[in-house]
Amino acid sequence: MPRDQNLRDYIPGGILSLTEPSIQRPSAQSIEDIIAAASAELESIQDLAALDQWRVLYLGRRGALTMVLRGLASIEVSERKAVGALANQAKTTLEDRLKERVRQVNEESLKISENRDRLDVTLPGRPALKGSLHPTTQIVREICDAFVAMGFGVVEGPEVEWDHYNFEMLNIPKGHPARDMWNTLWVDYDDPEKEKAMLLRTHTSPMQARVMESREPPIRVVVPGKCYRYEATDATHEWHFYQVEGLAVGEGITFADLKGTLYEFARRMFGEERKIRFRCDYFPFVEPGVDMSIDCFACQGDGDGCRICRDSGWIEIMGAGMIHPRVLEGVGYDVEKYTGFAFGMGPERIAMLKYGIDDIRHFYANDLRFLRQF
Ligand code: FA5
Repeated sequence: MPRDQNLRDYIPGGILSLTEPSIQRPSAQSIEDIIAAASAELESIQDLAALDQWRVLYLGRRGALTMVLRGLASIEVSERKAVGALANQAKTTLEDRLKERVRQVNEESLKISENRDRLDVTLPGRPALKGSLHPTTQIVREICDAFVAMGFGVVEGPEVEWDHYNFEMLNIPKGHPARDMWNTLWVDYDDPEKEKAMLLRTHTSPMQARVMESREPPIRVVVPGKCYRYEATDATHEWHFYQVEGLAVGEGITFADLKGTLYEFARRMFGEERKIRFRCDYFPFVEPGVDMSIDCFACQGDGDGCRICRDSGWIEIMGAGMIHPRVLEGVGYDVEKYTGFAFGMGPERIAMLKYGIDDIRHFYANDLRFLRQF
């Protein structure tokens, strides 16, 4: 880019004749003209780069004033002294004005950056991003609170479990057809039949034996925790989900206690108006065994064509029953003295009922639009 064109960007109305300097035949008038033009331009310059261009243009080696000084030799000796003094004076004047302008430009740019960076404490703050508890965590806590209010304690157990506690101690020996009910994710997949096979627990029931082994009746505990099953997912089935196990053991505990406890729980969770159904069910570690269902929130129990309850009008939320004497014997309890009940429920299914969620897969899809509603 030619030098003068560059300069015109910086200096509006710059003196184009000065961009191709040549040795001038100096006079007092030409020096006055240079001072006037240079001073006017100097005032309009706003940045240091343009000021340097200005310096080169007027005071540089081939600048306008330098050319005047070089031209002194071409004028009459009689005029030379006065014009020379004037030219030197002009040089000092322009140098001083340049210095002053540089100071001003520096000061102005400092002020601009100070204003830009200043912290305005009166501005409203940016709202902090707030997280919230996952809906499963909220419902697990709500379930536990309902049982704590009825005198139960809360304990937790391992998610990676031995076959021994997940099956054997629950009256489900190797080869027992009931093992098919829990599609197991084996950790020791090579040999699930070996003596101490390890798995991801398929339910929270292994904690029944672990708790009973570690303490004497009376026992009243709930056990919240995560479970895993190797199964296809649909609107009501996940391959990883939570359960809350319940266990009560003591003298003289009957099936009426089990029903009373679960009715009270359902009343607290769902209100008086929700319908509850107990049906006979089979779990090898309880006798008798039941499942407990709530009328479907989606079709209000009609069932007809409902994909949530699969036409039944009911959604099963837990299995329950009186603890099988073999389980009590297995942990060394006196079965003549002690009886008890146990139950295991799915918190996600309970949250679905409570909040009208139509698909269990929403819980773990990490979609914030879903999660932020809770
Ligand atoms: C059991 O797991 C028994 N351990 C429950 C039990 C405990 C019975 C104590 C008797 C005494 P079941 O497989 O039905 O049972 O599961 C219990 C509850 O867990 C179900 O009612 C349901 O609410 C929930 N659940 C089961 N499978 C899934 C799944 N794939 N996805 C989400 N929730 C599930």
